[in-house]
Amino acid sequence: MNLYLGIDASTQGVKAVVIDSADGTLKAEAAVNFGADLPQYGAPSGFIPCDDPLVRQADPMMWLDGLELLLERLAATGIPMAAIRGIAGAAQQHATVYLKADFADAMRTLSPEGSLSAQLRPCLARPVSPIWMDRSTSAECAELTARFGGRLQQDTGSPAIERFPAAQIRRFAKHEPEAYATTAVIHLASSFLCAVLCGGNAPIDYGDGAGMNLLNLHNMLWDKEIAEFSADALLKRLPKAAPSATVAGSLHPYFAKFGLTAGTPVAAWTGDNPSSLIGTGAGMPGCAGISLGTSDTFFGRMDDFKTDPQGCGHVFGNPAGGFMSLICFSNGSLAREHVKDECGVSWEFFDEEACRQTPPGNNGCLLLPYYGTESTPLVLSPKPQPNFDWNAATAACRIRALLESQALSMRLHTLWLQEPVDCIRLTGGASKAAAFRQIIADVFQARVEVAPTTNACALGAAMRAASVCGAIPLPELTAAFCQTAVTVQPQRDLAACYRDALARYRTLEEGANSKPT
Ligand code: XUL
Repeated sequence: MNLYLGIDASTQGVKAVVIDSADGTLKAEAAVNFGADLPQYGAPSGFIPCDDPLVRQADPMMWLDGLELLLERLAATGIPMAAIRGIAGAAQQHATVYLKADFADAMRTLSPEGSLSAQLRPCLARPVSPIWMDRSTSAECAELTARFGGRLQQDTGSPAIERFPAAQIRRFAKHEPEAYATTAVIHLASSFLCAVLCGGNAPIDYGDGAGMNLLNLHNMLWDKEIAEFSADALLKRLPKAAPSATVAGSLHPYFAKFGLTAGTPVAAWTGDNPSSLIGTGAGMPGCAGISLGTSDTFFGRMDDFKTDPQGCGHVFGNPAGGFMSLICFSNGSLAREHVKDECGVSWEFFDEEACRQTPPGNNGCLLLPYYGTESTPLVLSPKPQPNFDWNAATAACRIRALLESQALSMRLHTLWLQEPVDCIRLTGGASKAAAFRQIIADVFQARVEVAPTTNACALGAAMRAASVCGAIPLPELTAAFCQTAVTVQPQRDLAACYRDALARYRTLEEGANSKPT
């Protein structure tokens, strides 16, 4: 047995996958949902409810309690935890954690008698972490743009983006200068969790680090000028930037209480999207990946560095080397849950029946699905906008309008990539939905392949653990673990129908965004 553990710390919960690289099997899985399992944090969807839709923050101690419960549940599956030979992880991107200088000491003196959260909470210089859904930094984005203009996108892969740490840290330093002054280290969620596992220190990997507006993608170093403009002495507060294929350290003895072996190598953590690129096997030429989670994301390998002229898409580091594209559609699962609840139907109806009762193209009925703020395109005053009489429409028509519109928006905002895609690897909870899979295949006119596990992010982390800590080549792991369970062929006779729908969707979106909201 050659066991490797992968952890996915996402917005709404944490998940784990253990793989055996010796026989190419998935040995165990476990999951924790913040809303259901840690209700004491009052964050049913993974963030602290706030009336201001622009503010989205989470308690990083909830992530630590989630991690502990996850390891407890994993041990309870009976898997030989002590035999795990390497650990890697991935976390929701862009969330920042602000630590005081005593974090290093607290890690050194950590006692297995207490919990991580109880012992590490006093080390927080900021009690909350702004997460990727936060859009409260338009003023700071405008300042970064005024100072750096197009260089920001040319050098960091993205223009100034509200959820990215450069603007988030700038806002914090401006509004809470005393708390900023007590901050010794600023981690991403990914590097923070990695640092906790390996005793206090961990780098930020290129995959997640590229989503900060701070990493210069031409030399893979923190951009001194941008960092220093973002906040005073920021450079000295950032952990080192390192390739994803770095052993960050070895497992802290604290984790022996879950049966793990102290000293087990821990690979640098990355972002959930870079990890899903690995776990779906979508990094092959001609292939792209779509993760249907809290946010829907489209990603693929990027052979030539190019940037999105509209500024919504990003260039991140590909954990396998080189770059990847990433386009994030914030209104993913939460929009689907909203429409399902509003229609008062079951998931069976939503996922299968609604699309049997309605024709492809939905008689022209579309919906701009902005139930919350949106990143692609940027929408700060969210309001769902159907192009038909929503209240008079059937539940089936509303559901098809949402699903087709979500797929059309992904198609529209990935045209700039100009990469011919004949295969899309799907992952995430909603990849189980047969109707949505067919819609995606038809809208993109590409074959859709779905893996046996919906959790490609944790699988990608486990594969990275095997590759970084166990020196097993990634292509070998991809061949063993990224098999396809379901293949959906595009219906070629619907190409024209969805070409027309794409033009209609573009007009609807342009019309809405040119109107003041
Ligand atoms: C990507 C993004 C989201 C989060 C969700 O830019 O903001 O996909 O990573 O976890």
